[in-house]
Amino acid sequence: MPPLSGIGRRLGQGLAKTRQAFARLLVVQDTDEVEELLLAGDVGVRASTVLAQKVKHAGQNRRQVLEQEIAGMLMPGVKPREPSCARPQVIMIVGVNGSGKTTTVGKLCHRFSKEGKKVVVAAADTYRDAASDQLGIWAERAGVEIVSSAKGQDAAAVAFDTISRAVKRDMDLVLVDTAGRLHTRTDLMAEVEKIKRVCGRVRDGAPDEIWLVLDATVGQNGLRQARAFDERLGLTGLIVAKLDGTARGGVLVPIVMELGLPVRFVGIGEGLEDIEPFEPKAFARALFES
Ligand SMILES: Nc1nc2c(ncn2[C@@H]2O[C@H](COP(=O)(O)OP(=O)(O)O)[C@@H](O)[C@H]2O)c(=O)[nH]1
Ligand SMILES: [Mg+2]
Repeated sequence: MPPLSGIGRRLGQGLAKTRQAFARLLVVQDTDEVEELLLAGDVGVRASTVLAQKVKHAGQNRRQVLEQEIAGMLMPGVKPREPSCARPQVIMIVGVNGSGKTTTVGKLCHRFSKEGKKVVVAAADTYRDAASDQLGIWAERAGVEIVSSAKGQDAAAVAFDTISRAVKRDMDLVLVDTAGRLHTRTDLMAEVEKIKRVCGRVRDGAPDEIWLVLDATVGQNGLRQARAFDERLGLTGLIVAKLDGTARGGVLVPIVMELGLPVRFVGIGEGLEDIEPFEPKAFARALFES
């Protein structure tokens, strides 16, 4: 097989810790041990049982079988939405505190702007001091516009102003960064619903996408969060951040299997370019090969 290059290399580097842990999967003899290693990699009970059985009968082709089976498990049941042709496209980014939302928004600004899109970002986290400044630094690095905010300002109004500006200036894309919130706090969940509703007042059908950022280092605990956010908001996709910081990169398997939501991107570092579109085959391969 040719070596991974370009895009693949970055993903390969990001998954180094996981790959190190998964390397033992290719050598251990005992099926129970295979299952334990998979569980330790956060692959989840359901998938670990299936994979351990496949390994048992795989003989010399163990790696190939694992890659293929895992890639199959990573294929989402639900396809990403076809992008609508409405302008501007509006993408809201949600999640709990510290999951990596603002960093992800920064990376996405860079990525979409490099694709030639005119991007403006809304600093709709109005809870934390300096949240708007943090996003401002990313916007500057990515060379995109920002509508900033002050602490305590109405987050929905910030989103409203940003989309209005994008409409007036015929821009392609609005990214809305939001405050971190626990899925169990009904008041905060009501606020994010309001942001969603208000987006639709500026442009019918907006937001086009609502993506939840999950922290890979939290592992399967993120599943419950994701379900709660999905129930309240109707998520259209997931982004799994901080995969570089964990040996439990197998967590993508239960995330895809249990949630039935498409993973759109994975975050693999703190730099502007440390984000990759999620592609099941490339991901499964990078679990075993750099
Ligand atoms: N290693 C690593 N760190 C990340 C990644 N994404 C975010 N972080 C870090 O996680 C912390 C919280 O990120 P932030 O974007 O502020 O989270 P937010 O509260 O959800 O907006 C920061 O220290 C980021 O640098 C990633 O993909 N890899
Ligand atoms: Mg933030």
